[in-house]
Amino acid sequence: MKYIFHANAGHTGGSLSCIDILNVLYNHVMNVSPENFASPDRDRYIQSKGHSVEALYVVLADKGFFPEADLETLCKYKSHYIGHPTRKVKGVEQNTGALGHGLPISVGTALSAKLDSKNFRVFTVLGDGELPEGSNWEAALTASHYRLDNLCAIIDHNKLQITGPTSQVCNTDPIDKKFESFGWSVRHIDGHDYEALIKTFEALPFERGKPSLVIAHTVKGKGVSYMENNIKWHHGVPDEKQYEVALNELDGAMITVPDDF
Ligand SMILES: Cc1ncc(C[n+]2csc(CCOP(=O)(O)OP(=O)(O)O)c2C)c(N)n1
Repeated sequence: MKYIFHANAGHTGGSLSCIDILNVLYNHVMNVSPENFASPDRDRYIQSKGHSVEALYVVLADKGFFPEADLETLCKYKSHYIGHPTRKVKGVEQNTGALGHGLPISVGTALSAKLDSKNFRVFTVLGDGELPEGSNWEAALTASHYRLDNLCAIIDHNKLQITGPTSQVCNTDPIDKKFESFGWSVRHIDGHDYEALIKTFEALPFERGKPSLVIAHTVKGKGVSYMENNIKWHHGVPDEKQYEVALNELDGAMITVPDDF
């Protein structure tokens, strides 16, 4: 929120809906860190809904990929910290932002692990409004054809996209049945429940020989009352008063996680 406010730009709602998922992936699930980022054995994360890059940036900074102060240059002239992920930023695996590319890239990456007999896993987060892109369905078919059980796709199912509710812009329900019919193993989860997220990822692969899909039920704008479930905040910057309210509410919602969690 701080960096979006100072940059005067950002995909606020969608970053707040996926940040809990990213936090859990980077801090409890994936074997990837600044130390092993050059290793071919690291787990891979590809942010398919690239517009929510602010969530990715702060999780990468928190993990030590780059100094958090770098984010003060967000969206400034000549900064690499632009409004969609680019590999010029340490920790970013792939340039994304044109929707519908993250899953196909993840499928190729997971297939390369199988061909090279490597054990790394591939994770990708997609938006529900991104699903109508046809490339996702080619990728979904290919993933099950090659039995890519080292691949986990997570849908940030906040039920909104850029111009309205996902169900009205282009309905993709029932997402679970569609992916199951494509040969995936699917689970539903509350995408803001840390314990449930960790347990779900610990159960990967959900079935041997099948790619896994987590449908994470989330709230767009999570944690800021006037942003929650409000399409207006797909892309938007709070004014000073709204910013203060947002920071207070987010601070108030902060949970202390025990060391052994
Ligand atoms: C190929 C392509 N078409 C259109 C866009 C413009 N666009 C940016 S975000 C967005 C909506 C995406 O909705 P969703 O994936 O549900 O994102 P979320 O609500 O999680 O932020 C669209 C259509 C784009 N980035 N790429």
